[in-house]
Amino acid sequence: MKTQVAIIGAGPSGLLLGQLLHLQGIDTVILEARTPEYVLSRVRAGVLEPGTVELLREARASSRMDREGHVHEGFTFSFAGRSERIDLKSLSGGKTVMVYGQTEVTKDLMEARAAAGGISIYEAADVALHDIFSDKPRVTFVNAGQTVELECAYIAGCDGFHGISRKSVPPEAIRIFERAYPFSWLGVLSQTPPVADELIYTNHERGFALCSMRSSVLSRYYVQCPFEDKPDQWPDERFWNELRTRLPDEAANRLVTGPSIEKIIAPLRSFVAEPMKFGRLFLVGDAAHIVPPTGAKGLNLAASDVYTLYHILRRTVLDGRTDLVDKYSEICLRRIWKAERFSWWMTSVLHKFSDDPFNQRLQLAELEYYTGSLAGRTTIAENYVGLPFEPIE
Ligand code: RFL
Ligand code: PHB
Repeated sequence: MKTQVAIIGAGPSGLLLGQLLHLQGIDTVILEARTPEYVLSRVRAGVLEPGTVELLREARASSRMDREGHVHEGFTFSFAGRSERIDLKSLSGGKTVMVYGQTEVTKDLMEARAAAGGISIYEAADVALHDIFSDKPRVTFVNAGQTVELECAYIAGCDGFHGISRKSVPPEAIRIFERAYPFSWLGVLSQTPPVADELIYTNHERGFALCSMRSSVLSRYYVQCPFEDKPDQWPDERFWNELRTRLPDEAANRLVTGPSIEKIIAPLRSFVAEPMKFGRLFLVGDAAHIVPPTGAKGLNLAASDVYTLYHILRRTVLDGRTDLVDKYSEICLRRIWKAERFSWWMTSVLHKFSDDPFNQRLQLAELEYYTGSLAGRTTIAENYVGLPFEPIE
C-alpha cells in the first residue's frame, strides 16, 4: 500500500489533518487502533476556540456545528461567595467560543472523510513505524489477520498520549517536560438543563467545580476529587450533593439533577515533548503535549498543530518548499508553551492543593486581582479564546 501522508490515529487531530490535506489533493491513509464506535464513545472536550471553528469550516466539516453549536460570549469565575463574569467578546475584540462536543466534531469529520472517499482503517493492530529518519518511511500494521505495509513520504503521529508514535522515537532524541497534579476530575454527563447559560468555574474550600453543557437539555459537570478515586465511589447522589455544595447559592438553587449517563475520572497532567519532528515523523496533538482541562485547551492545541502541519505539508508537497518542515516544532512549541502556562495558571488558582490556609488566601487574592482589573480580565479573555495561529510564510 502507498500514500503521501500516513496518519496514525483517527481522533480529532488525525481526522482534521486528513480532511484538510484531502481538499488540497494530498493523499492520506488513516490507521486507527480502535473501532469507530469506541472513538465516538469518548466524551471529552466541549469548548472550541474561534481558530478551531474556522479550521473546521475550512475542512468543510462545520455545517452541523454552525447549526447546533452554541456561541458563548463569556464565562464566570465564582470564588469567596462572589461571581465575576469574563466578557470574552468585549475583552478580545469581538471573539467568542463555540460550545460543541468533541464527540460531535469527531463524528462530523468521520462523515466528511467517508463522503470524500478517504481511506481510514479501523482496528489496525500492532502499528509500527519504520525508517523515520530516511526519506522512505513505512508503517506496518495487522488488519484482519494480515500484516500490511504502508509506504509514505511523511508520517503524522496523531495517536494521542498513549499512542505508539512518540514511543517510536529514540529516547536520546526527545526531551520530556512534565507535571502531575495531586487530584483528578470527576466528570458527569446528564440529560438535564444546564444550571446556567454560560460556563461557571468555581474555586471552593472543598475543591474545584465546573458547570458546562452540550445543549439546552444536556449538562456536563465536573468536581475535583482525590487522585485515587474510582467512579463507583461516586454514586449520583453523592456527586450532585458535592457539586451543589461547591456552587454559588443562586446556581445551587437552580441546579436540576437527574441520572448520570456517563461518569469518568480523569487525572490532570501537564506534559510537553520536544522536539515534535523526528526525520519524517511529526507528532500532533495529545501525542506531543497534554494540558490539564481547566483552560479548555487540549483539543484546541491539537487543532493549532494541525493548522501548522497542514500548511507546511501543503507548501512542501505542492510548492516544493524544502525549508518549512524543519520549522514545525518551533512554530508549534511557541504556542503550546503559552497554552501550557494558561492551563497551569487556571488549574493553580481554582483547585484545592492542600489545607494550607496561606495558599487558599493567595488563590483568592490572585482571582480578585485578575478579575478586578481590565488588564487582568483582558489577559484571561485573550488566552481563553486562544492566541493567534502563526502564519506559515
Ligand atoms: P486523541 O483524541 O487521544 O486521539 C488519538 C487516537 O489515536 C488512537 N490510537 C492509535 N491508533 C493507531 N495505533 C496506535 N498505536 C494508537 N494508539 C492510539 C486512539 O484510539 C485515538 O482514537 O488525540 P487527539 O486527536 O490529539 O485529540 C486531543 C483531544 O482528544 C484532547 O486534547 C482533548 O479531549 C482534551 N480536552 C479538552 N480539550 C479542549 O480543547 N477543550 C476542552 O473543553 C477539553 N475538555 C479534555 C476535556 C480532555 C478530557 N479528558 C478525559 C482527558 C475534558 C476531559 C475530561
Ligand atoms: C467540557 O464541557 O467538557 C469542558 C468545558 C470547559 C473545560 C473543560 C471541559 O475547561
